[in-house]
Amino acid sequence: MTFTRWNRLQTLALGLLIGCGGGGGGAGPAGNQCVGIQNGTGAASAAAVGVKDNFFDPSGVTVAANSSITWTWAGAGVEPHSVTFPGAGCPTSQTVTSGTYQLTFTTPGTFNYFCKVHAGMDGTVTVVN
Ligand SMILES: [Cu+2]
Repeated sequence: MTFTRWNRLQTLALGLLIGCGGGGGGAGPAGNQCVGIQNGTGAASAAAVGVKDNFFDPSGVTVAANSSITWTWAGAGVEPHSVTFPGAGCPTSQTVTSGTYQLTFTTPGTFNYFCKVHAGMDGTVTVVN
């Protein structure tokens, strides 16, 4: 049962990816700001972003489509931060003080993210072909 349900979820996710692909270079359609963002655990990273008190370093990164980005928390003594993409079902890290978080971006566009703890702690990922 569990296997069948998971298979259906995967099929649904694939269908969504195909259905929303080729959207034309801009940001995703309203309400789907995170189309094309997938968990990237274990992938080689094209860009690295530091998660610090209280900013992302750098706040903007540009990568080619199908690249991964790794966020690395500054570590001991820092406040808790998250890497959160807005919208229902969009990826978010845990709110933590250390560790890493990795995502893969498959779709060109501009993707804004923020920290759930600190207003104004914002970042942007630009994905190009
Ligand atoms: Cu923060």
